[in-house]
Amino acid sequence: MRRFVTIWIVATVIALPLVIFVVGPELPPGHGSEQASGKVTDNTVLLALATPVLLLVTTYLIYAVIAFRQPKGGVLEGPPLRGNAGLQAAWIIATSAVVLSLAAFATVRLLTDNGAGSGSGPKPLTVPKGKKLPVQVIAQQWAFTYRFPTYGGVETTHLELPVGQTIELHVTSLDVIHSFWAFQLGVKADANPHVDNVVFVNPTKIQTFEVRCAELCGIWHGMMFDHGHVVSDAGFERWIHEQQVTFAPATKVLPKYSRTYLPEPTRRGE
Ligand SMILES: [Cu+2]
Repeated sequence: MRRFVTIWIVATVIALPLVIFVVGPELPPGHGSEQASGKVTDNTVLLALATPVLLLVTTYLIYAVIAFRQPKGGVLEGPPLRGNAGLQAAWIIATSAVVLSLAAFATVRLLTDNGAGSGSGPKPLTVPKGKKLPVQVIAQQWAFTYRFPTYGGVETTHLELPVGQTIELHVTSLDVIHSFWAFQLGVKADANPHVDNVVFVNPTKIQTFEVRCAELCGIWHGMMFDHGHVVSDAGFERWIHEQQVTFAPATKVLPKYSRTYLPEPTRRGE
């Protein structure tokens, strides 16, 4: 026992700094937004906690294969096991402590990071202070479109966002369940018909990001892919005014901006 615990502790002491300082900063989804950076932190914490557990299991497996090897000769039966109250209690206490502290950590992270880039439903528990740019993400088979209520309700086929601002995404769907996934921005939110799913994101640098649908939504699910761009304030203003001009004929016939839409026929599945 003492020999094995020593091996385990030495392995952990070597591996832990490597995991935290070498692997950690390279973890996905990178640093495209405050929420993405938060996820890198969370992933590092999870990996750091998992490291001693993984080492415990793997080093014990190797140790057992070597130390408890069947001696050559006849097949011998091992000594009977009658349980070990101390070990069992320590195991239950340690695993409970890990799981409960992770639950507490996750709750705090979700609340302090305003949902941490995930969909917080129509009424988020926490809302970031200050000015926010509302952008509606509308999913349908098989494309995302984006509506800007503060720019005349124009609906665009691609997404550009200004850097350094708080973006308030309102994710919804016109038909089946999709999921809006902007990987480098650390955003992933369910797009459900008749639901206004709110997500906050603060892009921190000018960049290109991937947009995918992350919920199998039909035969062309894989087609729901696009590149979005985070641009300067001036670049965004230029782009959105171009979009307003380009899509002016469409904007005229669009339904009024609303939190959700149910296209005709509205009575379906009956
Ligand atoms: Cu989809």
